[in-house]
Amino acid sequence: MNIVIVCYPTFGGSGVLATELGKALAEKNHNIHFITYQQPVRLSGFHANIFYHEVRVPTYPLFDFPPYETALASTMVDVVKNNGIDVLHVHYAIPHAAAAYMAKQILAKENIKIPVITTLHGTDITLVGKDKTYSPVVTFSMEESDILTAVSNNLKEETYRNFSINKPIDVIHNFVDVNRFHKKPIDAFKKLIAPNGERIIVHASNFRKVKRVDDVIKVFKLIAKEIPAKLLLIGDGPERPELESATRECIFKDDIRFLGKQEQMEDLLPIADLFLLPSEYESFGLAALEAMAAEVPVISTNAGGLPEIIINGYCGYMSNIGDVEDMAKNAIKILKDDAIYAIFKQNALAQAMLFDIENIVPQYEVLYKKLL
Ligand code: GMT
Repeated sequence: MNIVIVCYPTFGGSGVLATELGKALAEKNHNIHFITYQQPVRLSGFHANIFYHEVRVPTYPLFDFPPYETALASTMVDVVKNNGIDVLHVHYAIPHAAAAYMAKQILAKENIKIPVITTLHGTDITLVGKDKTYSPVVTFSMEESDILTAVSNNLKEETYRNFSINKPIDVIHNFVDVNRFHKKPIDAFKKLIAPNGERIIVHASNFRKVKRVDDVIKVFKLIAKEIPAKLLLIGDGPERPELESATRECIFKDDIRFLGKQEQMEDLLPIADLFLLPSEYESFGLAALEAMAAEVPVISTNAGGLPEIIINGYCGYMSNIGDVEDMAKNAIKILKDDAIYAIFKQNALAQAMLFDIENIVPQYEVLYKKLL
């Protein structure tokens, strides 16, 4: 099939998932046309079946806000018309679903029928989309999509709770390529971070308020009082500058490193001993799943869709939002006992395998076929 995938090209989970989906489909001989405003972070190297179309937004002195959505819809029309596209799959409702609706109408005038699938990822519903500035357009474009999917049951419920739509929502959980993340840790790298065999704790996110990165640091401090440990903070975002300067004053300052945005998560995660994700909300928590695929147990909150991927007391622990003492207590429980730790590691991998790329990608293919 010839499939268009529209996504954000950045480090966010929706862009990562959309790019990995496109790559996996290309491996299965589909032709994939990515439409974004920048080369997606996880899209590197050459693949004969992958095409990348950049949305160009010409500026004009009149525009305080260049009309991205118009440029995007026009690019969709062009790509669909010139590449015999069968399906238009947009990831993240805003503004992709609305632009897809516009493209579909334009193409219909030329007797080209193009089905649209919209995949909801989380903040497009729970944070941004429900704001009344956007909600009428988001509601309409969800209704007008031929198929609507959500990355967790929780997100499906949140969508029905926040929007009055009647459309069925198919839940297709996010996935991970376990083979790519399940790697032997690079010892030299591990030694560099933890020269005395300290435990390596990792957090990765876009450093937005919803991630509660301040709780990551609080949990780490409680752990480090009991067990020699190092904290790696991966990613970047609005909360980072303040957290970084606060950390410079703290007694654990030499044990906490801000690594910024990193592309090679498959090299970083295997050196971790524990992954922390104390978010206020996660529709799914793709970062936690990638950690588990690298055999890393997860300490998280029980918010949103996290209980759909983490089993409490099996591959990690979940606590109430903000309960840093409980998170630290659970982390110490796992890290202190080598026998328990080994079991959690194995379980993390087993749990990640349930969400392996091989099991999930066919579910999208079934939907594409249904549309044809
Ligand atoms: O976590 C973010 O803020 C980024 C956001 C995105 O849209 O890229 O992530 C959302 O989508 C991911 C992929 O489906 C999910 O794994 C994340 O849980 C979800 N984030 C939130 O719901 C806050």
